[in-house]
Amino acid sequence: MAEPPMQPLDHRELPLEEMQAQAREFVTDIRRRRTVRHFSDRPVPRSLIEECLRAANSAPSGANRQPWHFVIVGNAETKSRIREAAEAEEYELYHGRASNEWLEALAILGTDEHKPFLEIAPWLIVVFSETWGISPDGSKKKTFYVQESIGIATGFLIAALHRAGLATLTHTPSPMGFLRDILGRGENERAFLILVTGYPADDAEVPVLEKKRLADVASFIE
Ligand code: IYR
Repeated sequence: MAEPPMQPLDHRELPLEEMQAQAREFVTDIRRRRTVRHFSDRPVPRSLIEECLRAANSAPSGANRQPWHFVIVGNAETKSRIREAAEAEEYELYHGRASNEWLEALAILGTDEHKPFLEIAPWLIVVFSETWGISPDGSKKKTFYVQESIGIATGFLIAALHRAGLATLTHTPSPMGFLRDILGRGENERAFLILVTGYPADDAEVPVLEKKRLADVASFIE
């Protein structure tokens, strides 16, 4: 096989003290990020969302195939259709489909089948994964590590939106097949989640949640 073209790495080396400070700053900022369910209808410029999508699109992915597509819904009528379909599925979930164990686990969040934020928030970023890609000539193109890739890209997106000063909700109405139909996506795509995005409501509240301690989630072998 021929050698692929290579280029020098654009690495920014920092003094160790600065590395610690940068890491600390990032941790302080990202720990403030919370999933929000009370949004303001205050508009958010499309250009800000586009900038954050550039961060998502830079994520590593299997064989760099970038098996993702983002549909950014700001249109009121489309948002209403999504809300209606999501609430119908969620009603079934909360009234029978979810096990008691699941409902008990959800109790700390105070959620139910009502999803007004799907109409109130200015943007719904619907993240689709590509089970297979499509080349410019229309032929199928294999994708790799799709779940991993889409998860990483969505993580980048959430971090970028937070850093930009926006609130997000990782919403996964269950099941999500209706999103492909409403948004007219191809059969090679599956909805991964809706990232509800906007300013939080002035009186937004979030549940009191605790994170596990580092020692419980990380073990060093030195
Ligand atoms: N999709 C439902 C239920 C739900 C499930 C989990 I796991 C959550 O962390 C939160 C909600 C809903 O959005 O209400």
